[in-house]
Amino acid sequence: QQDNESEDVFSVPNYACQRRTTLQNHNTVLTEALSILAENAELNEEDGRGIAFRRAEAVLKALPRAVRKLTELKGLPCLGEHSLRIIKDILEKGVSSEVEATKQSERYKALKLLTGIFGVGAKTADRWITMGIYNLQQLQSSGPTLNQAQQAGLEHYEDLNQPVTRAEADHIGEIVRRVVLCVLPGAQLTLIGGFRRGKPTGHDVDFLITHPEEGREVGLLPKVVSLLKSQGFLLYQKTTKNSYLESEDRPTQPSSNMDRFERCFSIFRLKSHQESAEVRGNGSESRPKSWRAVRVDLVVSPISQFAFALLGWTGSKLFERELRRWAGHEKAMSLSSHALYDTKQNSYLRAASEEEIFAHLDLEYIPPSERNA
Ligand code: DCP
Ligand code: MG
Repeated sequence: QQDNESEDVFSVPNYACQRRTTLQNHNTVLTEALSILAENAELNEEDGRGIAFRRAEAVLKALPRAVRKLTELKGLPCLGEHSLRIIKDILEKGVSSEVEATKQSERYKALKLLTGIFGVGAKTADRWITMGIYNLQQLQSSGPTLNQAQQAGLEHYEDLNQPVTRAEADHIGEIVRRVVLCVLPGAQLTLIGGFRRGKPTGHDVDFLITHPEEGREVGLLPKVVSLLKSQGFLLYQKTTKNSYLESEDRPTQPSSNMDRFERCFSIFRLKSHQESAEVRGNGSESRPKSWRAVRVDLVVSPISQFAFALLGWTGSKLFERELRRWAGHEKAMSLSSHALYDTKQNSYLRAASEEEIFAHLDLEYIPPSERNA
């Protein structure tokens, strides 16, 4: 009896960065439900709850087959009382009333819609809701002050809420690479974020730029941006300077991944291929639109920090968070997208590849396609 039971019980390690999580998810009904509750918590700035649901979701994503009974989950990490209750409801009744109620709630719908505007975060959305703004029409008519990012976000709302395909990401990659090489021969452009993990679509396209000679990357980004702009590729852009100082970087908050790389948040104007332009024809115009807006992020890293930047920008967000938690709690180290600091030895640990960083952290190497936690 006991042996039979243990055969049916799943087992996964505690931290998402110890697990291999591919895009093949055998428990989508459960993970989508937990993801709604995580998203709702995040939109309401209840960070602890958000993380708890995200961890539970990630554990289910890592299971080798669909969950059939609640008892199979006995002993799994990160499944709190609340998450287990949601799972139980879905296994027994097919739905969770809490999840359904959340999806129907006016506040959740409004928060999701408003934060779907580029440049609008949970705080702004909450403030607007307090003013009685629940949708785009009310936003347009009651006219709170919008910053430039938000104006551009509103203008391109529909395009920016259409998933970006891998083909579109590659197309943008070719355009950006041509411009980067024109400004600095020998520079390297790497596709990062979800596409590097093998996702077929994304909400944006993320690139990391470096040069094999340390220091050559300095001053690159403004030139790349102005060339892209002059060629008509940028509908909006905001560039922030590099503010990283090694001496000052003893990341005190390993849970925050705010890095200090030189970075450009942009809205790209991507010419559509003929057929897709016709398919996407915008009803308000007589001719189909020949281009679409796409969110593109460019990040520049010196080569000495490249492996850390690559690891920190490949995601998933939960995988990153778990790496930093592992480093801090299990290894007394501090990991950021710039460096790895050993607080016992009081020194930085160098790495030229992601593999070396995993080795420093005493973790088995997990390739990007298995970081989809
Ligand atoms: N990242 C992070 N924390 C931030 C910004 C970025 O951990 N504050 C990392 C993890 C992300 C990656 O950078 O995976 C890119 O950020 P995205 O928000 O673009 O996330 P993805 O590319 O993974 O998802 P999507 O397909 O929605 O673009
Ligand atoms: Mg992305």
